[in-house]
Amino acid sequence: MPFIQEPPRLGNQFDDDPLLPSWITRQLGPDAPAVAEELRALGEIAIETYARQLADRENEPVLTQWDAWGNRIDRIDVSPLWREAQVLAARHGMVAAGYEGRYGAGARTHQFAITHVLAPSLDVYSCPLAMTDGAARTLLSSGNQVLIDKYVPLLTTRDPATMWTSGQWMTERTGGSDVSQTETVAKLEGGQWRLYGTKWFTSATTSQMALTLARPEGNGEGSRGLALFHVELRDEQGRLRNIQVNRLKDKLGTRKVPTAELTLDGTPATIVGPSSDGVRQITPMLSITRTWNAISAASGMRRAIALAKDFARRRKAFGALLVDKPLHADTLAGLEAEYAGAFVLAFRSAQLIGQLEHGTAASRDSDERLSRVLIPLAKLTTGKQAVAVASDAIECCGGAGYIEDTGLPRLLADAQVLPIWEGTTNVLSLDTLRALGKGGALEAIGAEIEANLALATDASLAKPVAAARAAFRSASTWVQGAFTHTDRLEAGARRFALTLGRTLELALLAGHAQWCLDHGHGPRTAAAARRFMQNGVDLVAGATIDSALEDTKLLA
Ligand code: MFK
Repeated sequence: MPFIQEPPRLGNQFDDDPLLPSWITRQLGPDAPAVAEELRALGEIAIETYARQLADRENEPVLTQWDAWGNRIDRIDVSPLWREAQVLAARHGMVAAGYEGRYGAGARTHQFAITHVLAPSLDVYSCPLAMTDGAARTLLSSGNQVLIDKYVPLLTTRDPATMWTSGQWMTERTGGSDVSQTETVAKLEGGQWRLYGTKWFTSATTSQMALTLARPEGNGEGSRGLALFHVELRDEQGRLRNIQVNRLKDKLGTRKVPTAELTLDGTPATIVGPSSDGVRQITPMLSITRTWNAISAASGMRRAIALAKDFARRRKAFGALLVDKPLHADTLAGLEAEYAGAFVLAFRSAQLIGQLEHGTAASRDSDERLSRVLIPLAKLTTGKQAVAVASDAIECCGGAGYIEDTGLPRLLADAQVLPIWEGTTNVLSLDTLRALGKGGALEAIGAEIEANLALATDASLAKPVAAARAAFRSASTWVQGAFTHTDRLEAGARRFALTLGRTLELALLAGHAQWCLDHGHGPRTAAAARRFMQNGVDLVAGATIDSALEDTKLLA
């Protein structure tokens, strides 16, 4: 018999997770055992759907623009697993759980724990769910009671037969980052708003509704002149309302997601709030989808590491299992540390959203100041980690990691979207600076870091604690030195933001490691904190601003 390598297998992704059980126990207290049972059951479903994901690998969405008789129909058929994902997502409350009262401020921890376990097996169905969640939160924040009463129950139900999903159409040919250049025009015709323009990247075009930006006729240029609109995509007969689907995008990854280019040609729309300042009105959407992005980064990393580790336990080379080879084990440990950092920062974002939604007026101001800067930091930091970890994890599987029908390359292709959509690393680094410019935000981050480091009293955490304090000092010194020099500040914004993000991760890890030591969850998280520190936290140390600019001139 010739040698045949056993493929990597997926275990229960709740039981196998090194952090999720302790995190929910810490955050949800007496509710944790019931949630753990729920998540363990989802871990079993994730194993089954992972098998179907592999079997369904080549099935992609199909756009049919015309029927046999010449009618324009623009029908998009999604993969069988996507149809099933819609049912699973509704039934298991992947959006709804965030809006249910059962766990109070812990609702978001519950919701994102469900997502963390299940979503990596659902072929990026997380994309429409993220936007659906963001749309529900945006409508609730808008105060538009008619839209709230009509649509929020549809977006947040657990009934698969009636649940709606929502799109978020912001990107146009002018770009996805500088939304102020939006060309879509809104005209008030006979008392009805109608939209005219092209949307260039509308993810999950199969949704029933969307929130979008357009410029009411006569409004000024720039983002202040934009308004926020609600669009119901189809009429009672299921026909698109003056919307043409020009084509589906041919993407590197997320290929199951039916992302399309659309022409809006008099599409009826409802204005959500005032007829200007649409960007400000859609910012609740951004906070929610960026948190989904961070959670998806952490859960994508978990999945990649789970498969790489299982492979290491099955693959023999040079006389031993890979897992017993010191260098391979060291590589896996480094990946686990990155995962641990991403996990605590992503779940801290989720927890903060829950606190904001359920907190008292007294805590809201400080939670808002913190979340305004922590959420972009979480998104940008974890997005980069997800790509790096996916790349290393498939390398851990050697040549098999590069072969499409092992399913492994998709881990990397799907991860690569995470630093791009919902604000690129650079755009979010600049957003971080803008948030800091409003005052109080750097102090809020400093207080968050210090509060976590103060918990970490065990001697085994002394070095990570000192490293996090030093990195935060270094970042503060850098930004205070650069704040009056616009070019220098902007040039270093990514290094600065990643330093803050990684320092936050290290501090949260140290705090959680102490909790684990004190509550019978063992020394593993402390090891993750120490290893994370070794992976590197401070990207601005020793960078003199002037020499960095001079070198950029020589290199760029
Ligand atoms: C698994 C997860 C999957 C998720 C799937 C989603 C798929 C969807 C695909 C996409 O649509 S990707 C494209 C997404 N596009 C973006 O995320 C936009 C990226 N660009 C930015 O974030 C820019 O920073 C921004 C468009 C917001 C800049 O626009 P402006 O017009 O220059 O805004 P400005 O003046 O900075 O901010 C306007 C107001 O909003 C200000 O408030 P005030 O008017 O009161 O001063 C800002 O403070 C506020 N604001 C901006 N960003 C905010 C924010 N408030 C809270 N949080 C934020 N993040």
